[in-house]
Amino acid sequence: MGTSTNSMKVLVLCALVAAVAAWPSFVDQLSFQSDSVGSTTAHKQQNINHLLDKIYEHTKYHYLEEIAKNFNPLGDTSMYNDQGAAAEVLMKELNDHRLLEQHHWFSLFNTRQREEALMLSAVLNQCKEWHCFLRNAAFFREQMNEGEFVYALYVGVIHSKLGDGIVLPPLYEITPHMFTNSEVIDKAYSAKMTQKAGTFNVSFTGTKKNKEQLVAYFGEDIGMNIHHVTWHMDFPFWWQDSYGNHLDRKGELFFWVHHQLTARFDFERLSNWLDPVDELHWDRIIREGFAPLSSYKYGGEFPVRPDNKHFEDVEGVAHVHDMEITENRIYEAIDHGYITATDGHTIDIRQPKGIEFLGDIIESSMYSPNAQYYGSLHNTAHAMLGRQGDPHGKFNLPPGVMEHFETATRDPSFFRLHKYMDNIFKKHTDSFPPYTHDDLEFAGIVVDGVAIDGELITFFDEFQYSLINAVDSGESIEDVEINARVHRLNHKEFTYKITMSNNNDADRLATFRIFLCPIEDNNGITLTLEEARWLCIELDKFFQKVPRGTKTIERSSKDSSVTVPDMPSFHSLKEQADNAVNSGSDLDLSAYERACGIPERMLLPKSKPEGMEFNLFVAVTDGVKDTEGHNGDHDHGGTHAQCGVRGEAYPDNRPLGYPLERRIPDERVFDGVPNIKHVVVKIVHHPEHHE
Ligand SMILES: [Cu+2]
Repeated sequence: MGTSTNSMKVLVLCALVAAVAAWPSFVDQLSFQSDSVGSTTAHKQQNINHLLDKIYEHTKYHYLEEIAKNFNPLGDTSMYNDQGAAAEVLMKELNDHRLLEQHHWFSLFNTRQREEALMLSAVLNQCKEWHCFLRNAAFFREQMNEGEFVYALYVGVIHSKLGDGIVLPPLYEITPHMFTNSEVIDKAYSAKMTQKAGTFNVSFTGTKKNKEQLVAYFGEDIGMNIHHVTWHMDFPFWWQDSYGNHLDRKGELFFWVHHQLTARFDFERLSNWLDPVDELHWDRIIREGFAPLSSYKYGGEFPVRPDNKHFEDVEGVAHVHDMEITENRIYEAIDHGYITATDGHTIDIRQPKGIEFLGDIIESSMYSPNAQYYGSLHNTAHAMLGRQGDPHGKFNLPPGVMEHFETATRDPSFFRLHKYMDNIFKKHTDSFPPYTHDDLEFAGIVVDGVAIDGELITFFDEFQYSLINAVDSGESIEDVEINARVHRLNHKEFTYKITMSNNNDADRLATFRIFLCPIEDNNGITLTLEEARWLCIELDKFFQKVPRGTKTIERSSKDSSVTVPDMPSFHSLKEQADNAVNSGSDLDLSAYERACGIPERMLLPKSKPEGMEFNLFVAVTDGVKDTEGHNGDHDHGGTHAQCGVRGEAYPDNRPLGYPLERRIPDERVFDGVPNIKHVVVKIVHHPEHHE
């Protein structure tokens, strides 16, 4: 009896599977209907997956097609918080045929293109419910430039409450052209044409004749690229508080996240016998050229910049001389200790919040108190560097890699530019008085010992991602599996063991600040703490209760608030969302919701096969003071150190980089504080090891 019921079930199931396979629109219809009844996280995730599938083609999902055909963004304006004002703006541009065509490159640094993308993200942002968000996205997907659409959708999901719980697929699988080179893309096309599945090795740009190639694994790491592009989506320079909320400490985070990228890059250079990056000078040559060997999906090849290029004025962007004037005005503000706002009033920057304003004017973001006067050093410099291959537009070349956050870190000039800006920030922080013993002490707290459980070992892993979205579909040509294979820096998991004494008569909430600092420079000369502090990389920052007496605090490298885990592939996101929708179960991908953060596998610098010694620096500070005014959850989503907490204030009241961000003229001050300790650790690179 049981057997026959089971075989009945199998039969019914088979029939259902056959029906579904033969009639794909049946499935689409289902999701369309279920979308109209409710919007669970699983549905939303599925919708986002569908919207981003093969973005250069018309949607293949029947329900999205139906929406795109029948939906009128201005049909019912009660679905928007602004009664359709944003939708009206975009619809006018659309109806006037002013929007950028499809199959054209897109760059956020292009003012008009950015404005168009922001018009769409504003519409999405004004939606009260998911059905409004989905319908507008489906409608404009078919109408707008693909690059603009993807950008608007990503920032829409990130900044709208409606996007909570959605994991945005890794961009290297949505717009693979921005992450891999032409050679591999060409192979992907021929694999598709010849219907032969394939996995193709992506090599780092350049040759052994180019020393910079030794560290290309850092600037070209797809996870690092995702971190950078996502940070700029989480904290966009175009953000205005009228969009709904204030992005807390955006200007300071701009400094800190790029300072850390610069310091990490120098650690990798140290690991490869290279000198640290030299800063960029407007009046000197740009020493390293760059040949990206990559192409846009539409718009040709990324332009090349030869070695030893003299800076040229760029038509439509800026004169080199203007950049020098901007720089001078910023240095003047630092020397004066104040910024002059548009209306003439002065803003004191020699106070803890000062760096915030400085970050705002250097980037510049819409938070800048006077963009007219202080210009836009960072953004304009990106465009200037991106255009040095064709400064007068003689060859009508598309934007350079420096004009996209996805690709910018590939170009060695990115780090020169950021070293240059980092030195401006340093000049500012150096104008503050050093911390005193009293500033640094955490009464009754002693760090007795710091140790690492496990070995600090780095290696390169092999990783594959799908290139299927790089190639076009055809009615008669089936998709075959096409993957890129990359080598990525990785390390073995390890645990910090911090032995502490709490001599107070109660528990104490403590902030643990862990940094890795170089001991020697590239010439083997020992660095003082004052010389090393600006080169340190942040490994972790966390808040934890320390009980009375002695206790060893253990913390896994995997839990670092600086890092994010590997992102789920687009394929797995689709599979998980489809399964959850079909079975009516919950979908919880919250561990992957934020893509901003150093990839977990890149927490440690590569080091050398014979090993390198570094200082592991641990400062334990008063957690109650540090977190005063913030909520009691001490995890804060787990990625707060360099990316903050979405929709909330930054959880640590101390300056970013504390306590190493100010001058340390006398090391004994640090040595004399019992709640700060550093120990020597050794990192070894295993070149043969793969995992
Ligand atoms: Cu950046």
